[in-house]
Amino acid sequence: MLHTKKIRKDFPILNVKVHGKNLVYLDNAATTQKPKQVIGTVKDFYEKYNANIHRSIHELGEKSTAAYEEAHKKVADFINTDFEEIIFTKGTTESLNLLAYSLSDKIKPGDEIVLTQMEHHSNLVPWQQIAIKNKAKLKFIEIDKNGLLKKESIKKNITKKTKIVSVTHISNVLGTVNDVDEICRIAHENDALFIVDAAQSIQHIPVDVKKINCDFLAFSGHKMLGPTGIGVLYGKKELLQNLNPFNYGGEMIKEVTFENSKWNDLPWKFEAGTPNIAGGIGLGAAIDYINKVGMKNIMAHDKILTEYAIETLSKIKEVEIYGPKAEKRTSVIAFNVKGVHAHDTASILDTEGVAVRAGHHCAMPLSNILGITSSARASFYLYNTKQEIDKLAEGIKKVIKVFG
Ligand code: C6P
Repeated sequence: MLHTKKIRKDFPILNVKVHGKNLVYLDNAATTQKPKQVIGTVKDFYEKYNANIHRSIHELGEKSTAAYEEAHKKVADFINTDFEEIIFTKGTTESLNLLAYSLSDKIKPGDEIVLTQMEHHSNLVPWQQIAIKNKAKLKFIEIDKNGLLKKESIKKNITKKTKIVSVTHISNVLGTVNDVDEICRIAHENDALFIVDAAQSIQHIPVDVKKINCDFLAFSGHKMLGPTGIGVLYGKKELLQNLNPFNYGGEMIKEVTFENSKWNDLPWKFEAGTPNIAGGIGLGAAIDYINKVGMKNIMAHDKILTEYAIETLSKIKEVEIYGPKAEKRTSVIAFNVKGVHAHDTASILDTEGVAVRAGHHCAMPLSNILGITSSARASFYLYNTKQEIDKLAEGIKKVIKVFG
């Protein structure tokens, strides 16, 4: 059980008032708040050792380089892999675009790319555009009425024609946790590459790239207590070595002549230009924080909140919840109040200090399948409490009163 009272003291923003009310921040799937340990680490960097990395041999440069490299090491340990296989990017979106671009020359006309119906646009549009350009076919693993991937659809869609399978670990709308180990096994049986979008899982469940056996995996720092503008692409070393860089320029080369260039060692081959040094070091501090709290404790807390929220919201007959039962999901809960537009729901909740997201959540095709144009979404993290879920329920009752 998490000591939420103690944890909340680490998050200065939780003291902010919204419309004169205490902030109830339930928009963690969009971005999490930052503990003072992360804020302090970023501030320290700028105040005490700001310098470019891998360029200057002065003391500050050496310190910033060591801290930036150490952050790669922390990420590597966090997902059970090696330093060389960790590329820092701007976030999940950039990681997936980098991959789609770099893998595009391996996709030939008639090849197939398999995604699921619950993908975020970041794991759909890059592949869709490559498919259009290379005359490849895009296929989608279907979801059932409970928001789970249909097992038979996984087997039906992944075939010897499949070159890439790219799947979200956890849906940012339904909260569904997908069995990526099993999908990876089927992808590899068919000699396809397997990619995981871990944007919504990295902060909630242990992510072990060796256990999944995925070829690539992407996530964002800002959804796991870290700064915005920093994210990660993991790739198996032998695959990264054979992949062309996405960006060319400083830092990613070993040797340049007027005629040609030789690429730098991993991971720097994929980190052209001056990177987000403060962000990278801040992400390292976020990982320290999560490790200190313990992923097992975070999972247990998530479970308590998810079960409580589903139980509480299910008691309100005007509320329709999307996605599977509590045991098959994490703490992302999309819902609608019958007859009320999700934006109106979110606006009224906001007047009560309750921050939720409303819209299609960057998963428009999924909304279409659910037969809705938008939904409100509450998402929890380690500092949230049952009392805050009660506040959400009270706010929803106000929505019903106003629009009823
Ligand atoms: N989802 C949400 O509110 P970026 O924006 O690059 O950090 O992450 C993109 C992304 C990719 N995959 C999944 C499953 C995601 O949930 C997200 C981001 C946020 O749901 C912002 S749209």
